Amino acid sequence: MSRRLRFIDSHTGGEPTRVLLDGIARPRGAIADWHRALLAEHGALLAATVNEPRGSDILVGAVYWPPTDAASAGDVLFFNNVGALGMCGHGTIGLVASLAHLGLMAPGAHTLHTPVGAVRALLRDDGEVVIDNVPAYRHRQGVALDVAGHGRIMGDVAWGGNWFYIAEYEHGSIELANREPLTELCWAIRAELRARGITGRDGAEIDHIELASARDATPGNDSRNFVLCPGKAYDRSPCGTGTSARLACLAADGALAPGQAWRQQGITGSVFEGRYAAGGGDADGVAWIRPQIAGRAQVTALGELIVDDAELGVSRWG
Ligand code: PYC
Repeated sequence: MSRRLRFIDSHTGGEPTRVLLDGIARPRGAIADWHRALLAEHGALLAATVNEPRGSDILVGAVYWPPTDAASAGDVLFFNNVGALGMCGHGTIGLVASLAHLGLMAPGAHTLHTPVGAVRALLRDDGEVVIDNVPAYRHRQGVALDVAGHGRIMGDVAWGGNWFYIAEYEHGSIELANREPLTELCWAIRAELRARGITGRDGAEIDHIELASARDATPGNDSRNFVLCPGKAYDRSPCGTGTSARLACLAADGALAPGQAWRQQGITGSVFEGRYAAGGGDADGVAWIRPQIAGRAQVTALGELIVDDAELGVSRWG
């Protein structure tokens, strides 16, 4: 027995997204719980769609289910080479470009539902996609880490749809040629966070590490980043959720005004334009913002994956 899943691939500023268009039944219950259900029931199948030999460590997957009511553009769950993602900014831009390519989405504003909240996506006539992401906030400021071989690193813990530790990088330069030492540093930071029990809200693991430097951005951009994702692949785009978390920190520091543009460059040189709308405070006194991320994606492939059931006994998560 084999399964067939239609897919469409795209890349957003160099970071790939594979959208699965069918072959996986919509889970029941509240969308916030869908990841658990989906990974338990179809984890091996999802892993087989993004990991080798059909994909690679850098591929982000998205299961898309069409809308069930007129107010929605559908439901989406993002995942990568090692498991679930909360939201995914580059992936949402890729999803919108993919649906437009298939004639399933017209220019205009659309609401997509994810396990961590609703996201509004505006598809412009020229193909640009502007996302109003889930609320973002800084959880902890100035967390000092002594990272073996690297000395003291200072950073903030922030939520932008995933959990991030964000540090201003002063020990070297953020450029593609340094991707290996940058990866090792981020991996060591993540291990130190784990070892010290430093988490996001409610004990959530901080599984994305972001290094930032204004000095290394090319002219016209505000900052350049290097983002290491949970499966140890680095984001080729400037990372939509990472940029959202960064905007929350800038807002908390009073370093960026509501509506002011922030041009975030990623390690490969691609750029997202971010801005935010002032948010509010929640019942726990956490001040949040509403981040907006603009970017473009290109469709790269359309096809059908074939997965033999016999392969599903083999775990392909990281
Ligand atoms: O763009 O939010 C993003 C993202 C998360 C992981 C990879 N890309």
